[in-house]
Amino acid sequence: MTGDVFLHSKSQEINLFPMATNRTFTMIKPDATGAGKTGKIIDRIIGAGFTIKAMKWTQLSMDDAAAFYAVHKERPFFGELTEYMTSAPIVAAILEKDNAVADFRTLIGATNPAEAAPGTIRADFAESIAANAVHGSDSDENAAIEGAFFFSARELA
Ligand code: RTP
Ligand code: MG
Repeated sequence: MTGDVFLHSKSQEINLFPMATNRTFTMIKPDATGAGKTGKIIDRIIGAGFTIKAMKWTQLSMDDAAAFYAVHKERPFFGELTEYMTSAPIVAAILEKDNAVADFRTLIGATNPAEAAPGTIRADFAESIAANAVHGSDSDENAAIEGAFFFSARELA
């Protein structure tokens, strides 16, 4: 999972990646896996109409976390973010649904759980802005890049 320092792309002009645009990528983060919330969060995701196309329980190395969040490397919270994301296992998954990226961002709610709408996953399961239970891709292109970071081409088929 190590390697590409510039994992994310802000380019919306072309999509060089094979993953369908009705897919998104998620991680259930260390605060949630460590507190036994994984099953409840997966239930919410399935209940909202997403189909799980691939899923794995794994733990990020510091190199993995630094590559995955390279887009944030100049931000003041980067050290805290990478420490936290490597602190316990995560669950990575590819999800499928019409309008997957936007609908999943709606399902998880705002980055800061104090600002997340009632009934969203972050409102109900997150502990703080740093330990906010789940990740959701922010574009079709980044969903494809992030999915390919964790899953082989065969697993993504
Ligand atoms: P994510 O990528 O995890 O789905 O979260 P997001 O789009 O809602 O937020 P983003 O701006 O991409 O930030 C990535 C993660 O960095 C942590 N963060 N901490 N301490 C802070 O001020 C702060 N700000 C962001 C959060 O865990 C956020 O999910
Ligand atoms: Mg983000």
